[in-house]
Amino acid sequence: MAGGFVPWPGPEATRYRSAGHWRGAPLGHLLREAAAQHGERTALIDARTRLTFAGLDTRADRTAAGLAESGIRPGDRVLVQLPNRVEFAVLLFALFRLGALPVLALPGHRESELKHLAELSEAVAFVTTDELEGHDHRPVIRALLEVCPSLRHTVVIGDPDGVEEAIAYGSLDREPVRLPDPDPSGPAVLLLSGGSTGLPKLIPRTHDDYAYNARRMAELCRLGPADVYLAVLPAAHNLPLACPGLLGALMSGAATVFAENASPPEVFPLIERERVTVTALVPPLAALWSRAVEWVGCDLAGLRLVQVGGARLPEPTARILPDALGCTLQQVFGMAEGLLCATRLDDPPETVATTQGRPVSSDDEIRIVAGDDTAVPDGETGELLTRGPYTIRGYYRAPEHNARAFTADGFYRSGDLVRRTPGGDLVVEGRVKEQINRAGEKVSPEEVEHHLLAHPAVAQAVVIGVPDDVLGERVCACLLLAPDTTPDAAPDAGQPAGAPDAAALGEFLRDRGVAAFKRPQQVETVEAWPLTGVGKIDRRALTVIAADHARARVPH
Ligand code: OOB
Repeated sequence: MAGGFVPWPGPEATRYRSAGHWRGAPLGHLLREAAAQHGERTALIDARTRLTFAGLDTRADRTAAGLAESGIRPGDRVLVQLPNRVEFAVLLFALFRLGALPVLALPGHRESELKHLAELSEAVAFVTTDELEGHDHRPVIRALLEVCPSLRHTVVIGDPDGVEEAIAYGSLDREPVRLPDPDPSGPAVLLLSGGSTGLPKLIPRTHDDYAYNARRMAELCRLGPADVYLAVLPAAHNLPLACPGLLGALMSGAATVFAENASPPEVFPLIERERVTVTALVPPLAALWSRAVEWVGCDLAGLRLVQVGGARLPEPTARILPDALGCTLQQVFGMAEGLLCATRLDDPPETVATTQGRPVSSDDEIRIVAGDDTAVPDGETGELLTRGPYTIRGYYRAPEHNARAFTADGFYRSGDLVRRTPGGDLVVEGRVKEQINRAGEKVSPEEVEHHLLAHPAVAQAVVIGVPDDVLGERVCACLLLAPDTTPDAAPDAGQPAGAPDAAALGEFLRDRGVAAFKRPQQVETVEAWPLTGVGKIDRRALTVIAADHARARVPH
């Protein structure tokens, strides 16, 4: 790990400690304390299992012992790709206690992303399930192991059939052993960045900073032992993991219910049965749930707080949600790199409907700047720069990128365009980074373009985000076809001369092991690129053209 992690400078670290933000306890201790206080209360619930705090504590110790016995050492990186299940929490705390670093892949990732993450982190192990998102995952595991020989261990939850030398999850269950505590000021977990310039970067979050992140959000959400938190977004994502999410719930003595499916007919009965009080959604789900209460007859009266974040929440949804779901809405504007802004539970409804709230820590520092890094006049829109007690000072093993992504004095360049209201709340107005935000899932245009260029019919590719009523934005591929390709030829897999449509490109990307959420839903072919004044491809003009075309295609 040495060299990969950029620590906070000494004076800041001292300040964050003396303010009580950093408490010098590894994340594994949080569970120890919760087990001591809430032992026999329910901590985790999924479709198959219920575990008490004491049960989770023991399982984490036993699994840590099993991982240690199979040769995983403190400081090792372990690629984890698990659905929302109790095992996710067990493995996470086992790795925290061992001092090994989970690299948290999303369930949607496939060989291409997993290979990148394994190589970048030099992961020694891969922990996953036999089945993921309704598909047999073992072909993906086998393909990954073939291209990543550094993965010495593979743990498969379920049936590892055909995965060579896989360790069965059950065999990790060993007598607990004494393990030295990891350094609380060092990295505990590697989260993924959304990625704008190519492939995702790794975000090292320390025990100290991540515990503060979860604790502060738990305070703001007034989480307590009477609460039941529903993790319905992928638990590997910062919002359901630690804002306050699973970690905040555990430290507050609240139970966490894991759901693998977010569709109202599946999840509403679960909310009713388990008396869920708090959950976190992305905007499209917030809109869907608000409408679905009318046709899914379930009692959601227990729900007191719904957080919505990950992408801009359209104001109409923000206005109807509290009444529709009978709860308080909290807008959360955050990033895996750190900074969290949130509306407060007692904010006026107007603030909650129209802003993304304000920083959650008194030590969060914010600058809103123009292109030359000078502050914009108050109330005007500029790029948000930030530093603070839980915002990283650098990506893992990325010195060149860090030089661009952080200012010389350690502010993270978020790439988001924001303005501050007279009340002090932030409104997200857009972004300067080249990233597509598809329903809260971040897509790097450059990464998708790179894959599309491998298609025989594609000479040049530009990938853009086009406004979409449901998703916020959809992925659109703009293609300049190879000379012998006819744009109007009927798409046919066996006919490289035909222009590929969205379905054909989707299959092509699937075969290259790319996550489904990155596949273009719209394809436009161009004969020449629109250019900006300085001769660069004009992405904004392409977005306008693509949006017009999509509208023209919709039957009136
Ligand atoms: C969250 O984290 P990431 O790392 O997946 O994505 C961060 C980016 C932000 O830089 C911003 O561009 C966008 O997602 N974003 C929002 C937003 N919340 C995130 N844009 C507009 N309005 C919002 N409310 O997405 C994340 C992490 C922790 C808490 C909440 C969200």
